[in-house]
Amino acid sequence: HFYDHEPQRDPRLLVQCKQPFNGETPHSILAGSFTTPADLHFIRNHLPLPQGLTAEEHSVTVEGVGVGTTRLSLPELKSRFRKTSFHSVVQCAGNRRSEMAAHRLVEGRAPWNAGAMGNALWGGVLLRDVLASLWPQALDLANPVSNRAKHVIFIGADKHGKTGTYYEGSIPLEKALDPNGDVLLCWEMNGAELLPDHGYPLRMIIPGHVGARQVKWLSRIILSEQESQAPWQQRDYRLLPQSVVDHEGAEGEHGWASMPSVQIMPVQSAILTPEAGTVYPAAITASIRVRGYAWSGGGQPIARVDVSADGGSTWTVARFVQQESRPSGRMWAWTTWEADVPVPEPKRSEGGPFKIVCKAMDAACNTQPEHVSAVWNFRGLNCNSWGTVPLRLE
Ligand code: MTE
Ligand code: MO
Repeated sequence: HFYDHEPQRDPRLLVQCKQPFNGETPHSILAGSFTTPADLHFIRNHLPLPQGLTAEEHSVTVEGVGVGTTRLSLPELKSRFRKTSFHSVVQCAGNRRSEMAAHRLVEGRAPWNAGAMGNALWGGVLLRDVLASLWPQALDLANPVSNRAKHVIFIGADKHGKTGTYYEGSIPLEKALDPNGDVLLCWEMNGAELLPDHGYPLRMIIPGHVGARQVKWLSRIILSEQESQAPWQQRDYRLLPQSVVDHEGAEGEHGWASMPSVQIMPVQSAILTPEAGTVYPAAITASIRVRGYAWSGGGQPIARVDVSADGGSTWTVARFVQQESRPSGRMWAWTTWEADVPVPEPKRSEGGPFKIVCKAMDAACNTQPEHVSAVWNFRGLNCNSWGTVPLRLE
């Protein structure tokens, strides 16, 4: 009965889990536009959708060391602070987990393909502006009062039916206070009010960081000496080393407790079209048109995307379909790209299965590892090996 009040969802979303709802955007839809439509953006809920929240009545408390507790209503946030909007990617750490799971057993349940990622236009006010108005000395990280707080914890209004625990996550205070951090208290998606599944009436957007910290249905902000103690911060969204292959290992010396929580995401790219399993005539001489996305965490722009139809012996440089012109370090949107890739002669005569692969490089020259084995981890997080689509010649 905790799930009696879930909203209608677009039937095109590929359902990974019904309760809580997890739905993925089909690759072909992601390939169609730079801005992911709100009703088709992937949804990742951990708990039942909270009930009875409205934009008129909603408020959020800001509390913690050195600031006491202040309640700000959403109408106040809208009227007192300067509104800003920008495109930013939300990517679940489980994006492309299916490829990790195919390599070796992982614990994360949802076998996402590359559609647990979207690029939307988010509107709201900067957390930095709100903190500065409540707490001017907060902007000075060397200040003895403000430097006690090291993290900002965000708590949602969605709670576990049985235990009553609310969803939460935290980020380092430096990110929240960084003038180039663009951490947003957000009420608008693609120019319209947020949809219930994406956090109506208010959510966090933490550009360049993992989806898990971008708390939806935001109700509390806590400045804290410690990061969030919730399981989503202490266990689920941490990168385990490759030596950990089971639950026992996850509890051991090099398990959850000793590993950092995921924040800034690595460089990523994936192929969206053609679809997996597409069959081409063996005599094909025309190039294959390939489309995909590329993105990197921490605001790094994408510098290049390379595509290969022969496992990486020969490469074609992709053209960017759309890339925003933004300063380095603040490139929060993805870059969409396409390439016309020839199928090399030896491959054509062989026939049968073949793959097209892609890899992106960001402005800091970070690039993606070839094999998923290089990044496999027991929770199945941050899969960013070469994007791959299996195809056939017949
Ligand atoms: N916020 C709350 N309150 N509850 C949640 O379950 N899931 C997080 C994050 N914020 C979650 C949340 C995770 S893991 C992801 S990937 C993103 O929301 C997904 O945002 P979206 O559903 O708008 O795509
Ligand atoms: Mo996620």
